[in-house]
Amino acid sequence: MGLLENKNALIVGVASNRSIAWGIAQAMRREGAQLAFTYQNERLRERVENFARETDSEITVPCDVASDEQILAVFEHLDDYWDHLDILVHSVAHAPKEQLEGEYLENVTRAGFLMAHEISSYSFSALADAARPMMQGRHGAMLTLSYIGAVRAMPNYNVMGVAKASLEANMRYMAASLGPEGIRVNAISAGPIRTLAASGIKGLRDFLAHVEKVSPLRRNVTIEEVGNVAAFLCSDYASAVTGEVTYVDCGYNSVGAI
Ligand code: NAD
Ligand code: IMJ
Repeated sequence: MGLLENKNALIVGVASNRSIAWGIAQAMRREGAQLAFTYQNERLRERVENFARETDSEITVPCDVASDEQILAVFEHLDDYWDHLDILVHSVAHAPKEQLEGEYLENVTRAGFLMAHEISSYSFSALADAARPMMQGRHGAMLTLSYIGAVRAMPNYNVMGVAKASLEANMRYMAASLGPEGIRVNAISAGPIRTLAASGIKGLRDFLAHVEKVSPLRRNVTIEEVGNVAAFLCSDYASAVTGEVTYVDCGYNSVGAI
């Protein structure tokens, strides 16, 4: 019997077969969950429909998290298929590309700061609030994806680091709001992975090599490994874990070696 048997999970943030959300979806499916997916825009629709099919799901819904209407519509649509939701996975981030290089203070703009925070942090609470009615009376769980740039000033991550700090605090406040309803809220802080969101990032190759050299496990993490921890955190085995950031980074955050 799988960890997530008889649970319904909504996965937000699949864009390719390298997406962390795809690693999470596959692990959750393997553990017995029924899945539904959102896609950001029409460009991604067919791809996400294929990923859904691969995991025995026929539920795909458009959702640009910048739109309140689309966020509400997701759960109206889900309501037609499911009478409840157990798991919400938020695996979404965006900042204007030009903000993610060079020196932070020189490059940060009001518009870039607002965009990073709206898409990468606020959207988690907006989705959670819309999901809340469908998650009543269950042992619900929500999960988001963070990065070590939330707690250390990392080269080039810049305003995304500030947005991830907001996301982690948002996660804790959400856990406090939803705890009395039996809903847990957690974050995984993943090590660097070559996904679309990491492609074209200056210095990524060197940073992956650095993690391989200094992390206790002497390698980088995979989306499958993030998926396994996600499945655990959203399962009843983690029933007393909420408001927590779990590092899935081969131990990189725990060492000070260079
Ligand atoms: P990815 O590009 O596969 O996923 C990012 C997702 O965000 C995409 O599916 C994209 O469609 C979605 N998105 C962006 N703007 C959106 C919007 N307005 N509305 C709806 N969806 C939108 O890359 P990924 O690396 O899998 O990123 C997933 C999460 O993991 C992000 O929060 C990222 O910050 C985090 N993360 C990534 C790494 C890494 O090294 N790749 C490490 C730690 C954390
Ligand atoms: C992102 C920027 C700078 C350094 C980075 C990253 N390192 C890693 C990432 C070292 C691993 C990837 N990451 C953890 C992210 O959260 C990425 C978020 C992101 C990526 C883009 C690229 C395309 C774009 N906007 C983006 N917004 C957020 O236009």
